[in-house]
Amino acid sequence: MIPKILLNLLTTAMLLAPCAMQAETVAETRAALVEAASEGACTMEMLQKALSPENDPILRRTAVRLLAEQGEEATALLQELTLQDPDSLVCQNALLALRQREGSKLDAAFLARCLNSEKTAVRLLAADFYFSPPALTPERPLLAQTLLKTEKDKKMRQLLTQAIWPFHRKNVLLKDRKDWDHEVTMTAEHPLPLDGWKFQLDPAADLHLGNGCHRKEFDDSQWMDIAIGKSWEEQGHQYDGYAWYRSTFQAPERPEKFNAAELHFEGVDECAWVWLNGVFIGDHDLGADGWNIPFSLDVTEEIRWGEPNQVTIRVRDDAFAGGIYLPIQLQIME
Ligand SMILES: [Ca+2]
Repeated sequence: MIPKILLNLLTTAMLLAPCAMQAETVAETRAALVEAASEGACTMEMLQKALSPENDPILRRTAVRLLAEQGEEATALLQELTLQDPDSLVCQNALLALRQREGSKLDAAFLARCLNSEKTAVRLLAADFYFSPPALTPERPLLAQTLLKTEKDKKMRQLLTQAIWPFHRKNVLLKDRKDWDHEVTMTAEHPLPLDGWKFQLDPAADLHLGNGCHRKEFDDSQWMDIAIGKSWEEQGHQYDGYAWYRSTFQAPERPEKFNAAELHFEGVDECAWVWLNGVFIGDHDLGADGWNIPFSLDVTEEIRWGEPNQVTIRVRDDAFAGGIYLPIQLQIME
C-alpha cells in the first residue's frame, strides 16, 4: 500500500497538473482521489482543486460525492455547487450529498432557493425533499402554489400539485375490510346538530393553505352562520364552487361493545372532504354525480368519546343547489 503522505502528495500533484487532462489522466486522478478518501486522507483542499471548473465533469462529479464525507466546512461549498455549478449532475450530486449529511435538518431556506434552479433535476430533487409530507408546514403549500404558476416540467408539476393538496387517505369501512368476515350491524346512531355551523366561501380554493382552515385550532369565529340539512342557496348563498363548514359536536361516552365508529352523510351536494379533530378522514368525490349518494367514513381512530369533537367539511358544488343538504350521523357499528 502507498503510504498516506505519499498518496496525498501524489493526488495533489495530479490535481495541480495542467488543466486539459487526457481521459487516462482523469481516470487516474479520479482513482487516486477515491483511494485517498477510502484511506481517510482526502482533504478539502484536494477536493476543491478537483472541482475546479475547467476539470473534466467526471472528476468533478466524483469530487462532489466525496465532499459529502467532509466535515461542516463542506456545507457552504456543497450549497454553492448545488445552486451555481454549470454541470447538472454536479448540482444534483451536491444536493444529494447535503441531504445525505443533514437528512431532514437540511436548511429549508436553501431548499426553497433550489426550487427556483434553472436545472430541472435540481428542482425535482429539492421538491421531493422540501414537500415530503412529514416536514410539511403551512408555508410550503403556498410556495408550491406560486411555483406552479410558471413550472413547465410535468413531473415537477405533479409534485407541486401534490404539495398544494397533501390530503390523501383511503378510508376503509368495517364492512369492506379484508380481515372482517362478520356481518356488520349499526347498534347506535347519534345525529350531529343541524344548527350552529360556521361557513365560508372559498372561490380561490386556497383556504386550506397557510393558516389552513382544516386545522382543529383554526379560529372560525368570523365566519358566517349556517345550518346543515338544507342547501346553501336556501340560506342566501347563490354560489357555485368551494365552501367550508365547521362545527363541534359532543360525542357519546365510549360504547361498551363496538367494532367501528363511522360518520354517515345522507347527502352532500356535490363533493366533500372531511377532517375530524384536525385529521383528514377521507372524501366523497364522484364529481357532480355524487350529489345524492349517501356515504360513510370510518372515524374509529379519530373520534374522542365523551368529548367535544371538531369537524371540518370542504364542499365543492358546480351547479344548481349545493352544500350539506341532508343530516349527518355518528354511527356505532358492531
Ligand atoms: Ca349541485
